[in-house]
Order: sequence, then structure tokens, then C-alpha cells
Amino acid sequence: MKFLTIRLLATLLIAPLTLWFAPAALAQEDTATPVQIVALDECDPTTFNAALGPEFCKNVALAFAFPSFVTKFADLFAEAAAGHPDPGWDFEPDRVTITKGTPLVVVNQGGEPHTFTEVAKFGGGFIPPLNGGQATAPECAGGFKDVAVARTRILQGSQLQVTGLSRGEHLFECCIHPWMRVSVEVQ
Ligand SMILES: [Cu+2]
Repeated sequence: MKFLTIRLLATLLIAPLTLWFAPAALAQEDTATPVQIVALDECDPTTFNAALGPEFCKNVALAFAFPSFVTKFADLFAEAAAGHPDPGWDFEPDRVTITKGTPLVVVNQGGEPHTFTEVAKFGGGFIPPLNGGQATAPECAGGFKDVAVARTRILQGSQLQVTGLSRGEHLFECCIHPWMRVSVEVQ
């Protein structure tokens, strides 16, 4: 009898406490401060827009005043073909560790579009001359005709939020410039 009473009391006390704490724990996961990843590039507006159309490259790297700050369209392809792709095209940081529930926010501060596409294994993108001989990763293969790839596109000056990553390692790359890569460890 005494045992039952204590148990009943404990239940009565603990149940409301559980209800009190549970929403708080959920809320904390939803509102975790996002971790920022930045996409960078140094596209040369003159040569990129001549090849790809007006307004394609909107670089803020002072290209007109300091031409050495930017990479010309043909040079980007030549560097990739030679096996040393341009380091100015980059996600920073290359590696992040987050706790489950932390959103990633990928901000494109470069001058041209990129994608932040999850792949099972790093590989090439959907523009073979930029792949340096690597086979296209299956997740990139369809290019922007594939809605799954188009959804991961980040236009210049915009950002993409990635949520709901499971625990473990996740690999992301740009399906245009496949040397832009990030490993995300979710703990
Ligand atoms: Cu890119």
C-alpha cells in the first residue's frame, strides 16, 4: 500500500514535469543556431558573360579595377582540364561538425550560380570539361533539368537552408564545379 502510494505520487509529480520539458527540448532543436557555409568564386564578368549571357556573372570582387582578382572563363576550364581546378571556387569551411537538428545555411557570395548537392560519393559534375576526368556523380547527372539538382541551386546573392540531416557523415558538392566540396559530420 505504502509502495503504491509512493509510486502514485511519483507518477503524479513526474508526468507534468515530462510534459513541461519535452516541448522545450523539441523547441531547442528547431531553433538551433544555423551553421553558415559560404560559396565563393572569382568569375570574370567580361569573359563569363560573353560566353554565357549578360548578367550571368555578377562578381563583387572589384574585377574591373583589379583584373588579376578574377579568373577568365577559358582559364577556369583550362585549369580544371589540367587537374588543378581554380581554388577561388570554393565552399568554406570544407568540413563542419554539427549536432543533429542544426540547420546549415549555404550563402552564395560568389558571382555565379552553384549547387549544394548531397552525394553518396564525391565525383564530377554535369559539365564534363570541368570534371578533370572524374565520372559524373549520379546525383548531378541530370543537370538543372533534374528537379532534384535544380532544388539545390544557389543563385548569386542567395542562400539555401539544409535541415533534417541524419546522424553520420554527409557529402555535398557543387554539380557545376565539382571540386567545391564539403563534408558534414552530424553528431
Ligand atoms: Cu559551383
